[in-house]
Amino acid sequence: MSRIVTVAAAQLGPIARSESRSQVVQRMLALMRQARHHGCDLIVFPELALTTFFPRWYFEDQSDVDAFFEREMPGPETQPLFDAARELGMGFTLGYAELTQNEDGRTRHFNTAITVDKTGRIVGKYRKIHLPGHREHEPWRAFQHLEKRYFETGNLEFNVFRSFGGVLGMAICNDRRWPETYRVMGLQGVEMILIGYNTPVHNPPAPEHDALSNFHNELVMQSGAYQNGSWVVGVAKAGTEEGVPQIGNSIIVAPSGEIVAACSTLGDELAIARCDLDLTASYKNTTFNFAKHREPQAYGLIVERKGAVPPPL
Ligand code: CDT
Repeated sequence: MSRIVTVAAAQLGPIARSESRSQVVQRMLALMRQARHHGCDLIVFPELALTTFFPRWYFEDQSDVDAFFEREMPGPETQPLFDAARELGMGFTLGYAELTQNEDGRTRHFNTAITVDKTGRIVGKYRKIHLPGHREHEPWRAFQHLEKRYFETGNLEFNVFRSFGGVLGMAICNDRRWPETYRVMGLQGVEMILIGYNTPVHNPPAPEHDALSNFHNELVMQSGAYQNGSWVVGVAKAGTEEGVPQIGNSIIVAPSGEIVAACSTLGDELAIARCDLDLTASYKNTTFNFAKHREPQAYGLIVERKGAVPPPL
């Protein structure tokens, strides 16, 4: 039986702070209809897809932060996405800010992604683990990156799930720069990794990286795909959002490491590929046959040590 999943990387252009959830959802529904027209089984939206990328601002009042979070999924504004999935017979992956409440009433904030199948059912959920940026207000920056302040570290690990005829996993933005992200899923047999991102072109602590933003974006996802014999779908929220330019460069990468589809604008755009999940086998069974070739007894430091410790002089 064929295991071809036709996937759309649904890049979104900028979302203004003044734009409502419902307006954004209308943009997403238009992309969903377009993707279905092209025969897609799954459409992947970016990180924090329902609002502007709010960690760029320092808010003193927590209620200003909480305004960007979803308290239920689906909620009244997002229900149309779930209805469309069912009507079109097409799944979707969506990144959003998630606010939950513990039994003791304490609120928790996560940077979350879900995958919904063709029947409109949530089949996968992931909470971002590698939170970049800083915790305190740093006025010297042209803009803030306060993910460490507004979110807590995800508590669902790098889980994978069976859907769309294969084994799928998710990661969010900065996670894509870390080889551990892909390998932990690779060790669970992942065949397609879905990744949304918001990446400013300018990195205030390291402006010398700015010109390499797209190169690094491709480098990490192409190596993650190849080294784990998996498809990788990387999707941007792109363009100049509230004065901050963000990269586009949404791509679909084959298990060979080759880019097979890419967006060419910084606006709402689809990049589509027919992804044969069986193409993962020749990588998983040969060069990256983990059971045969990995040497975990030599990798202890990966989990024992957090920071780099060079030998004494
Ligand atoms: N959203 C997100 O994770 N963005 C980061 C920016 C890093 S600079 C603080 C990224 O890795 O693309």
